[in-house]
Amino acid sequence: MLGRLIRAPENFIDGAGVRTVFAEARNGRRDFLRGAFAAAASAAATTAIAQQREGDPAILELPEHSKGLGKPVVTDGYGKPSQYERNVQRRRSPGLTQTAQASVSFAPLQSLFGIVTPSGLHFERHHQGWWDVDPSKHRLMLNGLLKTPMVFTMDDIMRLPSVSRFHFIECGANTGMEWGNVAVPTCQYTHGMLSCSEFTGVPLITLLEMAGADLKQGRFVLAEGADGSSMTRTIPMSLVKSGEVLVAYGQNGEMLRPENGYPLRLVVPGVQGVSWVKYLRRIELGDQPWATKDEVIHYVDLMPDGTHRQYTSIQECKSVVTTPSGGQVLLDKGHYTITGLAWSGRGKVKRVDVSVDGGRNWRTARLQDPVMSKCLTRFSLDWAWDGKPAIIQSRAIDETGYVQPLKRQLREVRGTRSIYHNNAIQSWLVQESGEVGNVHLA
Ligand SMILES: Nc1nc2c(c(=O)[nH]1)N[C@H]1C(S)=C(S)[C@@H](COP(=O)(O)O)O[C@H]1N2
Ligand SMILES: [Mo]
Repeated sequence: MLGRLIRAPENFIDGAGVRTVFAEARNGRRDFLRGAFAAAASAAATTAIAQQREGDPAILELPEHSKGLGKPVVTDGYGKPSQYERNVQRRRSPGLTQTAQASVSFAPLQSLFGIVTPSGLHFERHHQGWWDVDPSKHRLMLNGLLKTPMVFTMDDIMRLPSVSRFHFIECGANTGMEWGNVAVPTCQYTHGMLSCSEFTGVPLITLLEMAGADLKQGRFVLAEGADGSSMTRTIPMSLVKSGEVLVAYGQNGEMLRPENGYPLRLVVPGVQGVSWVKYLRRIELGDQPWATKDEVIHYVDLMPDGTHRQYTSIQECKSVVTTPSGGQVLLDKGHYTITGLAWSGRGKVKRVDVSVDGGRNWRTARLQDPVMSKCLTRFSLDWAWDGKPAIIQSRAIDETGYVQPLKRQLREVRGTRSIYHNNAIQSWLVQESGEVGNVHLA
């Protein structure tokens, strides 16, 4: 028998009536199936059997949409998701204090398939709010160790040879709340400062070469954004010379969304999100790191000895099970597909292991093609749930041989006062009631 699962656990945050459902579920009451979730739960085991005997009305009765005229083609604006999917949204974390503009919205990882994040669900991180910048007025300036400082219009940039590549972007603060033993409820909030898109743009090295860059002396570039935060980050030329760093205008086949840096952002594969400067307006070539405000106070790691580690920019190998995950409910025993995402800032994911007993035993998961470098990889594993408590974990290994650490192993090196760069193994507890929650194993 197939196990059933309530998808869209994010409902509990603000869906009408669903908050109650979650509260009841947490108290271990099963009668929530008859409450606000009646529609979703009509597929539940109890009613499903009765329906089979009498004939399921959902297949026997001809619905309206099979009898009448449908709606005309959608020509009035941009296409939208089904009304039934409206709970699949970016959300602000209930556990984070935020001002209106210096804020984060998290991607609903638990509701997504495959590896691409739909642009309207891409996480957001703004240090000073977002803008819908007029592309005809936007400029990119190149200065520093160059023969000819240059200013590009968007038209100039879009005439140049471009590439399109799939990459993940993860904020260095993703999973940050978990350092402090705060078990935030869903994978949207534990891991949702993560997204993956097909980006289109011009390799930065092309622009630098056009400007006659001094590639011997020039060892670092400074990237600067045009929003009020004047986001400035140092990026080593080794990454730029590899051709991977893009001056990008495209995201999933269309122009970037304003929230994600329209009309121009830097794409720095494998590197933490903060270096992916949005509203990119200036690139300076220099011979040493700049140690700007954004590199000194933010995204540094407070180590156990009280010192700060700076420029730990590569997002190390990491993974998370997105189903079953915190806030979801397994409605009966039987088969489930455990599935999740794995990624590494150092290349391709080589293997993902999954445990259902809190790490005592591991099985190797299937990796879904394509497996690309510095890109999300989807993994899955078949599981027959016996109805007993289970602790579900995933552990990713990348092509360098690096193994995703346990929380304990990470803390041994990094202490407990960090915020950034937490790539530890995540644990989800499935209770006998079927409710899934976030647990921290000692
Ligand atoms: N200009 C500018 N670039 C920026 C930021 C910003 O506030 N301003 N935020 C950075 C941070 S911290 C992250 S994690 C990513 C988030 O990108 P997204 O909003 O497209 O998800 O953008 C980075 N680039
Ligand atoms: Mo970030």
